[in-house]
Amino acid sequence: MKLYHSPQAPNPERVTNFLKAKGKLEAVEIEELSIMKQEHKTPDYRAVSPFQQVPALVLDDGTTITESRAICTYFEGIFPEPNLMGADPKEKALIEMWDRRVELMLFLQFATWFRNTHPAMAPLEVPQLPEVGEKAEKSARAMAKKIDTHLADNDFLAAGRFSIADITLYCFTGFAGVMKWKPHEEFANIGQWLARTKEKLG
Ligand SMILES: N[C@@H](CCC(=O)N[C@@H](CS)C(=O)NCC(=O)O)C(=O)O
Repeated sequence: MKLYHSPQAPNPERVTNFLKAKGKLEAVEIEELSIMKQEHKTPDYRAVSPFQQVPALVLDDGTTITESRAICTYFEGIFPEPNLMGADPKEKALIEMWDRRVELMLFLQFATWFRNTHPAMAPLEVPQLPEVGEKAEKSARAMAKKIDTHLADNDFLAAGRFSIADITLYCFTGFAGVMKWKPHEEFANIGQWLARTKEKLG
């Protein structure tokens, strides 16, 4: 199987960090594409992924899986240890709840802010709408505060242990730097959580 990856792009990083946490990064062939060079816009890659986004996973039987969380679900199935998506119904629900909160209410809001206001994104986000970006910035900052409050009483985001939800938040903290935002420095509980999470990712 082959994983199409773009280093430093946050969604592909979710998948590679998930594999890293499983100790399985070497088990998958990785092909890198540069988003800035628009290598994901070529006809060859459109044939792999009609949505022209990374990541994409192509299985040996030719099946293509896109959406980073869906790719992680596949890897969770074939590489079950360590469990990162929940071992029982309650854990599964709590981990999915937090993973979706981070993805939809923080990651996506931040991406909307970044894509609509950063000059480097102008070729990819046509047209850029600064007002949309500013509104999304407020939402992202408000969500970071909520997460910080949650982490005051919790070592990890969900189910009392390290999970895919922490990997999603971890990738976000790196991505936030593109807007010179360091939530792990602004918020003490996120900073302490980041140190714990880095230990888990090795
Ligand atoms: N929901 C998708 C989002 C994928 C996505 O937005 N990938 C970005 C990189 S982080 C991308 O390919 N961007 C290319 C573009 O916008 O043209 C997922 O979770 O995989």
